[in-house]
Formats: sequence, structure tokens, C-alpha cells
Amino acid sequence: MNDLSDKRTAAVHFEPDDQVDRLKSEILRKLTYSLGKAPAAAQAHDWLTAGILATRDHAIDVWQASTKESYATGRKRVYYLSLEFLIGRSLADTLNNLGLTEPMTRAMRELGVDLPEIETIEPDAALGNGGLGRLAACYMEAMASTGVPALGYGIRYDHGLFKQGIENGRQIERPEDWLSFRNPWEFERREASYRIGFGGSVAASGPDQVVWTPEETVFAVAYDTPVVGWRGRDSTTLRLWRARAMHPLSLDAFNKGDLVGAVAERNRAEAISKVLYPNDSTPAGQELRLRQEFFFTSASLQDLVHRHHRQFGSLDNLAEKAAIQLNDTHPSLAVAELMRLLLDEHKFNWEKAWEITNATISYTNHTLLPEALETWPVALVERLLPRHMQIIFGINARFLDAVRRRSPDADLASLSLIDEHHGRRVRMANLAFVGSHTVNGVSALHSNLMKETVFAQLHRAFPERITNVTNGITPRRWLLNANPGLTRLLQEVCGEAVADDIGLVRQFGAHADDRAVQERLAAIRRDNKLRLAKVIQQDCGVVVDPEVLFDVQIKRVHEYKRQLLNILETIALYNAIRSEPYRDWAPRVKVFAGKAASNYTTAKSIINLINDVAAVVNNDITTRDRLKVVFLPNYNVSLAELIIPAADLSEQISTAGMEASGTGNMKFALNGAITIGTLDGANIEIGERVGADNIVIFGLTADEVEIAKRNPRPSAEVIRATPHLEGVLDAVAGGAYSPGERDRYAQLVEGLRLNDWFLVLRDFESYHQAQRRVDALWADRARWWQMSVANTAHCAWFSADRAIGEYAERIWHVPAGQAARA
Ligand code: CR6
Repeated sequence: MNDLSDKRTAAVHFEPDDQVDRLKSEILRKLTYSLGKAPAAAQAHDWLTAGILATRDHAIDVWQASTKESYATGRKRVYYLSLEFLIGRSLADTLNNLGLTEPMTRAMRELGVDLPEIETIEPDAALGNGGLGRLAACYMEAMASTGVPALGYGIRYDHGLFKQGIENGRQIERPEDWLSFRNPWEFERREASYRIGFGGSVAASGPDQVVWTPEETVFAVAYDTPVVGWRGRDSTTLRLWRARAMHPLSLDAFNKGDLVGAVAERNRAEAISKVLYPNDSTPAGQELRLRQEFFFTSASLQDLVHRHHRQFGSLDNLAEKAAIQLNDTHPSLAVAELMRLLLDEHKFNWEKAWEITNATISYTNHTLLPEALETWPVALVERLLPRHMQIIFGINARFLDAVRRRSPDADLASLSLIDEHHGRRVRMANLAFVGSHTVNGVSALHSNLMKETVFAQLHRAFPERITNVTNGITPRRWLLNANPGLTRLLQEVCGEAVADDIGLVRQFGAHADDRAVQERLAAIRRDNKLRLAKVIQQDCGVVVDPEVLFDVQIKRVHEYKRQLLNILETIALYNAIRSEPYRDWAPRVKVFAGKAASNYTTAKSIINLINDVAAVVNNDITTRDRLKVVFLPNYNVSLAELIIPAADLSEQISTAGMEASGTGNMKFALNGAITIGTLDGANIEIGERVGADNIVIFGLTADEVEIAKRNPRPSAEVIRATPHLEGVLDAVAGGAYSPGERDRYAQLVEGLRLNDWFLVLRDFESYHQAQRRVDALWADRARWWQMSVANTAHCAWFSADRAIGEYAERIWHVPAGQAARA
């Protein structure tokens, strides 16, 4: 990790001025010859595109070197299959990784352009919903930074995650259009296009071999983007598939005057890569979604099998040279598709095909919420993918047979790949589990719960299969780039090399009591808060004081994440401040942001409530300088980069046992925010690292939640035992925050009273008390900064480089690049 690569050394040979001059002429060439614009006529977006194209050239140098090297050495490669890659913007990160931020800023300045300003008009690539998609993006960058040869496979959606507007307090969704002005980062690869079949019939052609004649075929065309790692050392490839029709137009239909019919096939085919399903942690369950899953899985497997065969002339050694990682169950069909390719196209027998498949594939589980586990009706799979359904039945029969022979009393019904209780459905998690050599959860608690709950039976059948790899985040984007102020301080205190070895931030811990460091931290945070305050004023029309505590909850809006707990407690606090205005309340601004799936009524109602509460609180002069509530619209990666470095308090308050890991929690802690949270997901591991004194924990534990669910305490009793709660609920239900529509929240509150499934009421008092501990800590500012230092100093472990190191060593068995080359 520590030695600089040749590429970097090469870059350093240029005198800084030469480098700036070179970049200037590169930008001007792009402007002139790629965009056809004279500098005098160029608009901000032209400069941005020219800047991206110039930067991309540097990325390509690294990319080609990486690709060449990994081919020449025949090293094992990782194929990361993910239906989501939540990338955000790329220019600032790529420049930073290439070590070109400074010279590019100067080059642009000398051309009369403000680089940071034009960087903000780059659209976010929002090909994901939340944590799972962002994790995939962090891992692509971390593999490039640690020299793990990798290809990420996904879908090139025309429309990424919808844009959220807030109108009259309510979420409205507008289509996202990131490709409308083309994507300067990508390369279309016409030669890499594959036929993807659907439907049709199957006929036996050999003992295990079958000929499948699909009824419908679409093309998958590859679009490649380089992802450059730290110091331009290596690059991975993001390969996204676009669906194209075999016959873009039916002239027959057209000539008969049937315009709609003429493009029907095209529309049906291209619908596959048209839009990202906006569901987070819950399956969409629609046929088009299954078509998306098979489309990208099949294209990716055909591609990697084809490449492997070309390079090695045989598939016998596939598992030695390829590791296929399934990011959740969305690409689970890979198990059946790889079997199909090996059996039907490459004529392996079943045993050998199965051995190769199992040794190549591994699977990451990202949720245990029962409603989130993907299943598909057998009838649908049979109709859409008849050969795959056969193979799944074949896998299942052999698997259940083997288990029956080993342990006659095993619970076959729950092990089966087919759920027989709900009208016969294929269990995608069981398929992925059985087809993989290793299955991992994403935090210690989550991996343990996997063994005890959803996968208990499978775990008994394969006691070695489940392992844990706690999630990680890339420190390049989430610390170095998002928080340059803090980065500078860390480099002064821990040495310049922290950028290369994030582990060095540990040394920051020794300065927790240093007044000068604390003052610097306070000034850095204040600057970050000022930047955020401007955006809050622009987007919410609310003026907030950067001196107050910034209390932040930003993430998808979901009942288990309990934004509702936060806003109900905010109301209690508001009431308390009004009744005792002269007590020394820690002045706060409550910052919320997050999208709700368009069909998730309760989540949308919670967004509405937050905005309605904000309207009342922000206009009340009695609480004016002590409490503000804001909901920032259209949460995305770029907004997170602005908000996280400005946060004092990080809200990680999910019902224990329900948040598999969380990754926002890690970003906040590394940037020095204090976590208020439950013992859930990676919060537990954050607490273990920063120490119990440097985190504010409340609420039931996962075990207690389990018990509480089995013996639910009546809500009425919980409410009676909890001070302030009745009044808060009555006010919300009675329309105190929605005077124009008094019953707007009647159902939301009624839901809590009937069944407090997420234990919002149960945890309310504990949360309220924890917030009062926060008040006290905030009042002792020296203590607060001590805690903040401890958080930054002890969170390097949550680096994606560490996580990728664990995958590489324990799951993929690929050596990290630097080590391999040394
Ligand atoms: N919603 C988990 O809920 C985890 C990420 C990445 C999630 C979250 O706790 O940090 O995955 N799960 O591992 C799914 O998307 C299914 C998420 O992002």
C-alpha cells in the first residue's frame, strides 16, 4: 500500500508548471476538436465536458496498463455482479485519485474557469437506491486502489433513481435523466454484445444437455467506464449493459400504417434497461424486474465465460481465474446460467459443471427483513426461462437428496429452493446460497443473525459456508474529497501519508485533549456547516446558525430506519422547550433527507410529517434560536458529500436487528460526528472501536427486540408508561401539524397504536434520554471535540480497502495487486 507506483513517479517528473500547461492545451484540444467549440463561445457545460475528456485520457493510460498487466500475468479476476452502482459524480474523485486536482484547478483558472463550480453541474450517476448500490461503487474504487483486478457488471439504466421534489410538504417524483447530454466517461463496445433469450421451448440433446430455443431475443451491448484507484495505480472496469432490439423496426407493420406495431419489439426490448426500480431493500416483484435480472446476469456470464475461454482455451480452470461475487440475490440466476453455459454450450457433465459453478460463485446477503427476501413464482420463471427452471429443479433435487442422506431429520421444506407454501415460488436466497462456496453478511451482528434466523437450516447443512465481511467505505471520496479541511489537519498531525494509509489516523487519537487541535476542528466543522447552511437556505428557505448542533438523519426513508422516532422525539423536544423556554437546551437544527419508494405510502407520510412539523417549528418565535427542522429535497451522493462533513450528530436509530450494516454510520464517524444509535448493524462495531464513552447508545438490543416481538406489550400500556408520548401522538393524530387536513396523520398514528412493529413507541423514552445526554455533552464543548477526535482516529478500520482485503483473502483468493507485484 505504501510504495508509490511507477505511474505516479512518472507523473511527478513533470514540473508543476509544465503539467498545468499540458492540461490547458489538452482541455483546449477537447473543446475545439471533440466539442467543436471556440473558447470564447464555450458554456460551463462545455468546459466541464472538455475537462472530463481530458481527465479521461489520463484515466485511460492507467486503465490500459492495468488491463494489459492482468492479462499478461493471467491473474485471477473478480467479477462483481450488481444490479446497482450508485456512483454520484466522477470528476473530482478521478482527478484526486490521479493526483491532478491541483494542476487541473490551476489550468482551468488560467482558462478563466472555476473548477469547483463546474464540477457541481456534473450529473450524479444514480444507478442505485441506497447503501447496496453505494457499496458497489465504493468497492469498485477500493479494488482499483488496492490492485485487485476487477470488472463490475450492471445495467446502464437510461433513467437512474427518480428526482425528489417536495411540494406542500409531500414527496413528488420526477424522472431522472443523466444521459440526456450523453455520458463523457463511457465507451460503447459494439464488439461486446450478446444475445439474451427469453421464453420458448427446450428439447433434450444429451444426458444432461438440452437445446433451448428462446421465443424472444434481445441484444445486450456493453458500455465501459474506467474506475481509477488511488494515485492512479490501477483501474477497474465498470461494464454496464444496455438492451437493444434485434430488429429496431418492423417495416411490414410500418408499411401497413401500424406505427406503434412497427416499434413494438424495440420498445419491449429496450424497456429492460430503461429505468432503475426505485425499491430499497424490498423486491419489486414485477416481470420486467426479473427480465432485468436475467438480462444483466446472462450478458455478464456470457462475457466472462467468453473472455476466459479466449484467454485460457478451456473452462476447466474457471474457478482458478475468476471469482464471481453476487451483490445480493438480484443476480442469483447466475447459478443457473453458469450451469446452462457449462452443460449446454460447453458440454460438461452435471457433476463437473456443478463443481466449477460452486467454486466460482460467492454471495453477499444484505438484508434479513422477511418481506425483503426475493422469490419468484415458479410459473413465471418457467415461462420466461424454461431451461433455467429445469436446472433449478435439478439442483434442488440433488441438493435435497444429499441432505436427506446425511441427516434424515433435516427440515427439507425450509431448505428447498422452492417455497411450496405460497403458491410455489423460487427462493432466490436459497439458490444463491446453495450455488455459492461462501456466503457473507455485512456486519458481525448481521452475519450471526443469518445463522440463527433466515439461513438457520442452510447453515446447519453447510456450517462452514457463512462468514462475515463488515462493510467499508472509500476514504478517498468520503474523507479526502468530501472534507478537505479535516484532511489537511490529519495530514499535519499524522503525516502526509494518511492519504495513502488511512490507518495512520490512529495517531490523531493522541491529540484528543489538545486545545489547539480542538479549536482547529471546531473551525473546520464551522466552515463545513456554513456551506451546508447556504444550501439549506436556498433549498428550504430556512436560516440556520452554524453555531448550533447539527443533528442529521439522512438515508432512505423506511419504517425500520425510524425517521418517525426522530420526528416524534423532535415534537416532544419542541413542546418541552416551549414549556420551559429558559432551560439550557442545546440549540439544534434537525436535518433530514431521504427518498421514499414511490409506492411506500407510510414512508411518504413520514416525509410529509417531517415537513409539516418543520413548518410549525420554524415559524414559532419562542423556539426560534433553539430548534429548527429542515428536510433537504432530493437526497443523493453529492448532497451526502456536503452534509456529512457538516454533521455534529449522526442518527443511526434503526430497530435493532433490522439494519444489516449501514455505511452512512461509518462515513459520519470517520468525519468526526458523534453517533446516537441502537446496537444494530455496524453501529456495534463502531462502538467497539471508538469506545463506549464516545458513542451514545440507546434502545432495545436485537435479542430484546426478538422477545418484544414474540410477546408484544400493548401500545396503550407503553404509551401510558412513557412521559410526553401521549400528548405528542394526540397532537399529530389530531391535526396540530396539519391544520388544513386534520386527519392527515390519523392512520399513521393509528398504525403505531395497533401494532408497534418497529418499536418506535417502545424505544421512545430511551431515545429521549439519550438525546438529553447529547445535550449535556454538547454543553461541554471540550468533551465533544475529544469524542470527535476519538471517532475519526478509530474508524480507519471501516475503510473499503480493509473490506476488499478481506474479500480478496478469504473469499476470492486473489492476492492484492501491490503485494502480488512486489
Ligand atoms: N438497504 C442494508 O439495508 C447495508 C447495505 C449494504 C442494505 C444496509 O444496512 O448497509 O445494504 N440492504 O450492505 C439492501 O439493499 C438489501 C441497503 O442498502
